[in-house]
Amino acid sequence: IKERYHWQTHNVKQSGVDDMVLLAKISEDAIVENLKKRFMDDYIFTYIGPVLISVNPFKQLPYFTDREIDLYQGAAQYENPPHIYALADNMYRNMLIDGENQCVIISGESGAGKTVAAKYIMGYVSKVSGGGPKVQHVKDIILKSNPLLEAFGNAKTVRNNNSSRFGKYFEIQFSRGGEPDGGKISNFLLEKSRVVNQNPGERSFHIYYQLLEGASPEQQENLGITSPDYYYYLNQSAAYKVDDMNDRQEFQETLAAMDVVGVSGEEQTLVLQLVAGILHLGNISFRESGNYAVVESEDFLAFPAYLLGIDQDRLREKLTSRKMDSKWGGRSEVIDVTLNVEQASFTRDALAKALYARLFDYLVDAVNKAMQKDHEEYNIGVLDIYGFEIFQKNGFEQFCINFVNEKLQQIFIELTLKAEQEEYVQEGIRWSPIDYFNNKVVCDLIENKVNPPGVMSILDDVCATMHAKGEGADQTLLQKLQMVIGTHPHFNSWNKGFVVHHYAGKDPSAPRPCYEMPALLRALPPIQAAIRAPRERFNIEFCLFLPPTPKKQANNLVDTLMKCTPHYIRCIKPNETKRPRDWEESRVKHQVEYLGLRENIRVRRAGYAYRRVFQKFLHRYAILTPETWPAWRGDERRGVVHLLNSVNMDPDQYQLGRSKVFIKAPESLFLLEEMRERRYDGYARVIQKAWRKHV
Ligand code: AOV
Ligand code: MG
Repeated sequence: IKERYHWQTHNVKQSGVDDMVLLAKISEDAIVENLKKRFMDDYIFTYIGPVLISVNPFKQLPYFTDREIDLYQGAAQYENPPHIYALADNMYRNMLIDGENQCVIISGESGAGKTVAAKYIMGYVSKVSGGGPKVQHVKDIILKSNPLLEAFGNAKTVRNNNSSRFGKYFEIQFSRGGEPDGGKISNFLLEKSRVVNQNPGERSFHIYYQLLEGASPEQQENLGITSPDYYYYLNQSAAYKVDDMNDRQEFQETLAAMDVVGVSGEEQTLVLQLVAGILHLGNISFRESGNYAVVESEDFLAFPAYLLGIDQDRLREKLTSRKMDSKWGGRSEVIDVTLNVEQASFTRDALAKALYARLFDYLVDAVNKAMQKDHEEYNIGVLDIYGFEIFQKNGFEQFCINFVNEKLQQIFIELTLKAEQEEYVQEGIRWSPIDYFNNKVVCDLIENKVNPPGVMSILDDVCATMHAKGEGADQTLLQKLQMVIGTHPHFNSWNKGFVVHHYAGKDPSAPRPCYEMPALLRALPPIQAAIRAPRERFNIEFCLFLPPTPKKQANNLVDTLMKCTPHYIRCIKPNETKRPRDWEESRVKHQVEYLGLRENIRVRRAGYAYRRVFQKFLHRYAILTPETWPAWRGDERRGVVHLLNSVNMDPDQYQLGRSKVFIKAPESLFLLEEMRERRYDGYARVIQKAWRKHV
């Protein structure tokens, strides 16, 4: 028997409303006010129906212990205050009871708490599920994959000291009995540019500083480790230390995590060699000789070549020249073209980025291999990508990130606001429609193939001809954008770049990302040169070939998510100072607005809190009447009517659609749940009594 949760235990007052569907007045101010009250009382979770809102407290709160895990396990949503464990438990139960895959989409801006939320969910699922030694091993891998991938994929940014610079969809796979016995990670959009360059006050990926701080004397010697300011790839931003982060200690954790996921000692040495090799690659510089680039100092060439296992002459040649297709007199041949200093530096950086991205993929693969199982049964997917971002200068990477966020908002709209209303229509439920901003128009602006083609298509087009045309690609691109979508209401351009009015910037006062042309184009790999390259091992050009496939990735992701029962966590960042108890009203209000929380509440409130197809409803509450137990024979709709009549449900409280029953207030459902539980308890007692007699 579960005890009810006593807030007094933690000196937490209960303030505001738990579920904002119950707000007296639905306005953005009222929502902000409610969240603030709770935040100031150290309560960070609030519901809008099944959607969980989470406000980053920037401090450790006491309600994430085993005690809470125990409390939320198997409990109905209304029994305890809102909590991420309730959502996690709900996913887990749904999966087992309904036999459906579940996913949770965690959204919010940089530093809002998405990654922390994802970890709480993984932690919860791993705690409440059983399993023998093999399952225990899989659980270890699931939990240890976090520090490993964070070492290589997270970095300090101005907005978040531990910012995820890649997107991750983590599927925890379960046996029919609910034991996590496998898993799969899909990663996307690693911010490769960070390897070679960071904005002021930001760092490269954590692993670099971990290695520099934590390397043993022997490793220092072998890998040429010295202080971080020595390396061009680290000293441009001049940020080396992060408050409250112990790089030396985390290095040991990273190594331990590699052990757990089965990366052998030998492989670990190679991984670190590659990490160091990339650092030393960055210190190769070029000078102009005649009209082309030569390596400034051969000494700086030898060491990275050695670490990366590339022949020194070959590395020199690859950095200072490139293969080009030449058509002459009707014949086509491949010739070597020498590069100027700028192009050579670009090639060096492209190589560094590609090597790092490969290394990251290798680690993800290693984790995946360690958790692989041969057949899929059930799974729970956790989506944690990096949030919407706007910098002073925004390049291709920001464009992709913001596009994926745009798509996620679109799913949210599709599945909550739009689907909810469409379902009422489809089921023939009486209902008055509610207005909301549908960001499909922004998604189309970016990804449309034709009529008119979107930014991505235009980019693809211009890139395909970029090398033939050489310089001036940015102006070509701008002109084409201007010509094709110049009049689109969510698009503006000026002589150096363009602006997309993303959903998160719907408010006229909100900042909008300006994408700058050179930054945008520089991020794209030299596509043609790479495709021709022969695919021999250790081929540098092949490494360079990492085509921009964000559109495809985003759409695959959407397809995967659409096949699951979705759950949502909307994270809110209360301030920019990263300090506890600091509440910046206008920032919160802005997020409340663009996350569409007000529309969310209105749709939820005007509608029905609960819906189930007749058959599933009958199945769940069968125990409430003798006629439905153990199974109702006959027309399912009549069965539902019979059941609801027998428990005296107020007819105002529900409607029957064509295939589903809709119940208005959560309270009515709670009542059904309670009756159901009492019946089961009653049965359990009878059986126990009989059993005791028998013994
Ligand atoms: P993000 O994932 O949403 O940003 P994080 O989950 O990394 O943000 O959270 C940022 C920081 O806020 C964490 O490192 C913690 O210090 C703190 N924090 C977040 N949630 C909690 C919580 N529930 N309790 C205590 N502290 C918390 V980004 O990955 O930047 O988009 O790219
Ligand atoms: Mg994150």
